[in-house]
Amino acid sequence: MATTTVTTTETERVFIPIKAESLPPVLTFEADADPADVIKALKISGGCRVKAAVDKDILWQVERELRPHIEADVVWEGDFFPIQTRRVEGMIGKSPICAEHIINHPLYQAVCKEFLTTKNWYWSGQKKIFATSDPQLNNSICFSIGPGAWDQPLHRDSWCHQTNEPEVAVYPDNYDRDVGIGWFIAGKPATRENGATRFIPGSHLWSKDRPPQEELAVHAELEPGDAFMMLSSCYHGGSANKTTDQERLLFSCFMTKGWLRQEENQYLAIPREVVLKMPVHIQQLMGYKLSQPFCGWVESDDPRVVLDPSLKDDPSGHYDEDEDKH
Ligand SMILES: O=C(O)CCC(=O)C(=O)O
Ligand SMILES: [Fe+2]
Repeated sequence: MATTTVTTTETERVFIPIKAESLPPVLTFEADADPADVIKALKISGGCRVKAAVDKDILWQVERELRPHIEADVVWEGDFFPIQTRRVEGMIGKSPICAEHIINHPLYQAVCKEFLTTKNWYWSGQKKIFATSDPQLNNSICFSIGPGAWDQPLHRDSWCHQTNEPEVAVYPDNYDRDVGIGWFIAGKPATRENGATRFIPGSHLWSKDRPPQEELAVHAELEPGDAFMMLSSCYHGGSANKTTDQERLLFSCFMTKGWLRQEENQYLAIPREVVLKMPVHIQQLMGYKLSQPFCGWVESDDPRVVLDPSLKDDPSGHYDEDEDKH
């Protein structure tokens, strides 16, 4: 990949455009793939496909749970979404089936666990404090793109976390560069004609200052139940729907690091009475969990005490002083 830059002034840079021939390949995996192979592919191209990640009968049930919310959506003001795009935000709280079978998908969660978990240690006086911060949900949104929609501008979802990546030729040997991973499941066929997500392979290696090049974008065409997984630092966007009669239906979410603010405020977006009905592991995935050592506490305790007061003073949510465990 060409990474040469020309500096014009101290603050303004002109980038030599990337050539299409230098873009990395986009791989396709089976749903039971080894997470290590998926991670390798994400580091190289920033995105990959996963075949048949979700059963069709699950998709149908998710669509049934979400359809009234899709119909109720109002037009976005501004040019980030075309008027033909309808969204269901806070999707995890509106479709329990989606929460369990799409967001909590084993391959996606295994990749996120490896990529987005932060392990660290600190001195507390002469004692070492060890801390593990698990990934958490960043947002969950269903996107329905109707006929006539235009291209959404190419953008990076990592922007909400104020990232400022330098340009690199190869992915670093650690996970410090990225803050999020997206998971887009096709509810209906997603094609070049009807608005499949397009993305620029390799753009996760670019500088924050390098603008997107539309001609480099490839469409993540998917059959219903297929998934597209992507680092949030990749340029991407929903695409124009040039058909007259097809809906492009996508169930999407991003996970992020446990110590970052969530893009979609999960504590306010999902009503408490809905959260109370969720299984504990879904509550935790949404952020009702301590990010060790001390991020997100309520009354010095695990935040789940607000959902279940019987947990008060349960030490399991506290930092880990046992060095041998790490
Ligand atoms: O609809 C899509 O394919 C992607 C939407 C998206 O990237 C966004 O809204 O941030
Ligand atoms: Fe996006």
